[in-house]
Amino acid sequence: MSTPSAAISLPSGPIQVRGACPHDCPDTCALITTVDDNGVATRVQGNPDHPHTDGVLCAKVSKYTERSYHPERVLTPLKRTGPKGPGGSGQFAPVSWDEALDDIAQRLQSIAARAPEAILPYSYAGTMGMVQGESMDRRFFHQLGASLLDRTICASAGAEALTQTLGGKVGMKVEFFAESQLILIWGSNSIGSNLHFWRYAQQAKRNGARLVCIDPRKSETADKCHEHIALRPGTDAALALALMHELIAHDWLDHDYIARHTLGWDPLRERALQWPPERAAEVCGIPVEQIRQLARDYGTTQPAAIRLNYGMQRVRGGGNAVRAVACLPALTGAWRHRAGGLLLSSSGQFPAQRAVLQRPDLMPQAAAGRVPRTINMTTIGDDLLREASPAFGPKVEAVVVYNSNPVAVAPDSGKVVRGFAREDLFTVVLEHFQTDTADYADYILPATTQLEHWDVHLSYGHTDVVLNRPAIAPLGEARSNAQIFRDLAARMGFADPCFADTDEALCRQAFGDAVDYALLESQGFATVAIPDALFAEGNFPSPSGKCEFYSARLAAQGLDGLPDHLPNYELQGTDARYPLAMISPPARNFLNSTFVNVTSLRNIEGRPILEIHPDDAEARGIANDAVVRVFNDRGSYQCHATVSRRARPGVVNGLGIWWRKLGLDGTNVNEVTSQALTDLGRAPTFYDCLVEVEACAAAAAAESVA
Ligand SMILES: Nc1nc2c(c(=O)[nH]1)N[C@H]1C(S)=C(S)[C@@H](COP(=O)(O)OP(=O)(O)OC[C@H]3O[C@@H](n4cnc5c(=O)[nH]c(N)nc54)[C@H](O)[C@@H]3O)O[C@H]1N2
Ligand SMILES: Nc1nc2c(c(=O)[nH]1)N[C@H]1C(S)=C(S)[C@@H](COP(=O)(O)OP(=O)(O)OC[C@H]3O[C@@H](n4cnc5c(=O)[nH]c(N)nc54)[C@H](O)[C@@H]3O)O[C@H]1N2
Ligand code: SF4
Ligand SMILES: [Mo]
Repeated sequence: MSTPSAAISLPSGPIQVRGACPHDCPDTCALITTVDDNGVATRVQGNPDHPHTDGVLCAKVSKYTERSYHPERVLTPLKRTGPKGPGGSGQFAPVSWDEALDDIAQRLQSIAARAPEAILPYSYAGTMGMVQGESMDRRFFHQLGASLLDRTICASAGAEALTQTLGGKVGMKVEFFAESQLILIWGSNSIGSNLHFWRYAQQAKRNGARLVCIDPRKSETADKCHEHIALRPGTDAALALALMHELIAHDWLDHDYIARHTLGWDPLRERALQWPPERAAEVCGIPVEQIRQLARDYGTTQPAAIRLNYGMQRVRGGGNAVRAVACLPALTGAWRHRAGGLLLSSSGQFPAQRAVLQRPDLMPQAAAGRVPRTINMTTIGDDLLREASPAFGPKVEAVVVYNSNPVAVAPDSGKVVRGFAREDLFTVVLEHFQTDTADYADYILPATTQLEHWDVHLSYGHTDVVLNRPAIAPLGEARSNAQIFRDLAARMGFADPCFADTDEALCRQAFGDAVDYALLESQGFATVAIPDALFAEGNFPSPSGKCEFYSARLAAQGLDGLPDHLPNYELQGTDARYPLAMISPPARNFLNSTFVNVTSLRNIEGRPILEIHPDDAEARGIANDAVVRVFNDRGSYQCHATVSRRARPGVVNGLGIWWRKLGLDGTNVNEVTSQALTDLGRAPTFYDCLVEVEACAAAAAAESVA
């Protein structure tokens, strides 16, 4: 891979290469990497010319060179030599690419000859890149006829809810939050997970806007807002319905907007009138006056904007909650203003050519008019342990994992571990590091990082496409994901010419003519043309063209056509053994399980912690910093208690997502989370989880000796 053509500047000395942050973060920053004369990347910075990035990166990606040049990078293919599971590097031996690829191709081919659906790809958003995340890999598994993966682990409840209400993953342009007068930050710790939105919110605050944070946890973001509404986890729909009740009671409604641009107002009105603030206050565990005040603010301030985020949909009723919140801006006509409305995800606003990139037409089953069976990534724990059956299909015999670390991030990890530990399961993991999942691999294949490969990115938090050029040559023998699948395709004899497309060609295909590729090449990003006030005149991308309070599509599935409050599966007060509700939002200096092995960042986080309110700690004799055991029927894990009012009484916050092997007892928070799915979108319910916590005398004693 040559870098000179990628240079922006300077004939000699360091060069600067434009790129894109690959991480699963709404901000999709534009990067500038400085590369010295020896081809070594010395610095990664934000591109000052990209308005959303504005030259600023988060702490995590400022450390990107530390991560890329980490001494523990996997730099050659590795073959397992010992038993599956954690136990150090002695368990693997380096092998050549030819040996690894020949063996993998042969193993997959022999399974595919019998039962292609016994092969399962498992990937998520370790990189959000369209090339390294959803192009050659998909073509490969489609041609193979492998099982399809339902990629639900993060956002599908909210995405489905938004689609059923507004018609797609569409919303306000993030930059216009700067002009809002009232911003509700709903289920999001923006300072930690959406920093560049937060910068716009700060501008609004300086211009006099009121900021309200709706979150069970007193997050860093809650600290900086004018008001914090610390509701119980999983009660957001009740709050939204009570807000509607007050909007109706005080006639803070935009009747004209409702009449012209919404569907199902009469039944929604009836539903909302069943939710007086007193009822919601009881359910949410917050003062009734706080609800009344929020309704007054929302009903009487324009422009008013809602930054909804995925943190509030990880419970049984998460889909309905997003639907309820997404109805609010149409009631007040907030959408009339470019600085009003709502943003959950902007990813539906890009003209992505997914069929071109992924080629679903290659599936051999397509000829017979069917598709392969689909496995939900959220229930990987159960599904790896399932035997063949007519309902399930063949037992899973091979898993190829890339861009994901399921042993650490998937719920109910006791079962996930047992599944990956199966001796009769053939597991290939494409990775930068020997993660918890890679510990169970038969082969670990070294993947390039964002500094080393081509890619192109859309964003779920803004509306710019960002191009990533390689800044340095691949380290060691690392190959890009797309290259690895291209190499496997060649060995399997896949003949379609699409298997020869280069990574750079795939970048061009991602948006075809719909995005100006020359502009991407010259400035690193290109803005998608979208009206400023998208729904000022209705024009929702829903079947009716309206904001659908009532969804006929949901009703046709036998579901409630209107949004409602669905109490958590694990409802507090229903199981005396497990009195505490646990949520497990991200730690600020990690990105899911990425960066946990980067020492400087891990040192900031310190160690795995559980925030617990002083009253709950005292009742259990738990001192600050004490080692505690968090447990329920699914499992238990150990961490340190942080006795803090960041936790509301009755709710504990287990900040995630630590690598199991870097935790206290080789486990992490997902030992206790469940595989139950949300009401809409088949998504996980990580934050719908009852536990008990106890001081862990044995561990504490062991630590004090050490
Ligand atoms: N630093 C950092 N940034 C990240 C990530 C990371 O791991 N670290 N992860 C990235 C990913 S994959 C995603 S999906 C996004 C997620 O981005 P967001 O959806 O904005 O999620 P978080 O910032 O985790 O904030 C979730 C917040 O929701 C709160 N919460 C939990 N349960 C409830 C509830 O029932 N109701 C309400 N109202 N709030 C609730 C939590 O306490 C937490 O503060 O962030 C991305 N950005
Ligand atoms: N308890 C609890 N669990 C959660 C959550 C929570 O809030 N609480 N959040 C959930 C959410 S929102 C999400 S999105 C999921 C995230 O789960 P995952 O998508 O699995 O995300 P990561 O843990 O960051 O793991 C991504 C892996 O991809 C690798 N990777 C990155 N780039 C590349 C590449 O180019 N090639 C290859 N081959 N590998 C690459 C990284 O090294 C990393 O190990 O976790 C979920 N799990
Ligand atoms: S804020 Fe998000 S997009 Fe920007 S550098 Fe950090 S992780 Fe990447
Ligand atoms: Mo996510």
